[in-house]
Amino acid sequence: MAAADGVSLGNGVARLRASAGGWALSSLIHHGRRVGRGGSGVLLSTALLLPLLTACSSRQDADSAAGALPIGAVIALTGNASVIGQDQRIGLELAEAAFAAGAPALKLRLEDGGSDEGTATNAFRSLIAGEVVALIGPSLSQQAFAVDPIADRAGIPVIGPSNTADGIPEIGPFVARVSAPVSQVAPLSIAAALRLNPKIRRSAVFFAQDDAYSTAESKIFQKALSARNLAPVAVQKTSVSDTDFQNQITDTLRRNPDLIVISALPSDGGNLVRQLRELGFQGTIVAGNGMNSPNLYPICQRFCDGLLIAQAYSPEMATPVNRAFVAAYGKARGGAVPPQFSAQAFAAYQVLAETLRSLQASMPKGSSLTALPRPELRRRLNTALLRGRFETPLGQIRFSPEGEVIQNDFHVARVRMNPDGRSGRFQLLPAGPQAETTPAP
Ligand code: 1QQ
Repeated sequence: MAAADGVSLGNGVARLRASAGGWALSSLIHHGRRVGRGGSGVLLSTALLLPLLTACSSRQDADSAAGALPIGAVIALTGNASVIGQDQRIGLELAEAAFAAGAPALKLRLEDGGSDEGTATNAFRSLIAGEVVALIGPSLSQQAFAVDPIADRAGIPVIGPSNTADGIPEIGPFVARVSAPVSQVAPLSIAAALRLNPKIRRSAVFFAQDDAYSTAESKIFQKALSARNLAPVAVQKTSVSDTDFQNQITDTLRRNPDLIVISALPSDGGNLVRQLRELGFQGTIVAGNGMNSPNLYPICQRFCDGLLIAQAYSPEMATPVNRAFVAAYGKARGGAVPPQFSAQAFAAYQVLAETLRSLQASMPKGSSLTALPRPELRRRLNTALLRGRFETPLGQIRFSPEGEVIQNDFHVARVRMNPDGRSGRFQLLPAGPQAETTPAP
């Protein structure tokens, strides 16, 4: 149910109004249902305030002083995945603002996880020492395989906002993700490439061999290509720290591919695209999830044009929650359209915030969730979130018992660069036949 302006809602959902504290005009969407099995249901509510553009008001500071529950987030603000981390930071800050009202009060604690395992480990350890109730992060699967076991052993729920390699939810019972796996998303871009150009006959593949996501995604790409009688004529292994791909490109172009499929992170991948075009490749380029950010545009510039890329988010989804998110993002970013990593980061915070709100609402009158011992609170949070259903900007999501995201809607975009060669957009392609979508488990 959507609440009309000025209607007050029950279930602990307070209404925020524009105030001198810096809140902009807000509207509220409320949604409630009881889910769960055998009477152990959880009342979920969605309260999305928008656009709340001042991430940290003095009122929030007062909340945190009064014992707000800390939610830790570890994202790549430095290193070769930092362009992704920038998208994630905006999503998290918008989510913190959107869920600032209500009980329990929440506080985002953001730490730079870098783009390597060591920095992410330090960030996880420091937030765990700071008694966070849950963790969002890290940005890369490569890091998640190193740090998620630390949180899992400590009994702290971890939500992966962008970890797409196979095997992430299986790390342990406290690990879940809102980022759909490469096995579900990547094949869609191959199908789209062939729809756009049915004459493609020869493929080649590049992947960053020192990155877990890139390696996992390339396996999926290669399988999808072979299934369509397009087994790669070249498979090139690169590194996320490479900047010069001349040798591999020359070797590949000698074999005359008409489709090149790349699994890499933004800076190596962006440079690779640029060099492929500079060295004369005119065929189709499919890029994987690592290049799913508009921050890629300044790297490959006009050469990004035409890149095909599958996405787990559509800014065009006409749900109230997504409209609200798009409006909040646009207001914060000069009218820009939110990219996938911002939407996923928002959803990661949202599932935690809504589950905590629901748990608070189910507490006996007069008692507070925050009074529970932290290990008990984390255990309850983990159990409840795995049973929840959430109306997020990604569409409705829920989790398998292992913590794998169950999501229905995926998309393929084509990059359209503007004449300035530095800005552009992801233009969504019309949806393909249903048979090309792997059904959710
Ligand atoms: C992963 C990814 C990255 C490209 C996202 C930042 O999908 O590491 O799993």
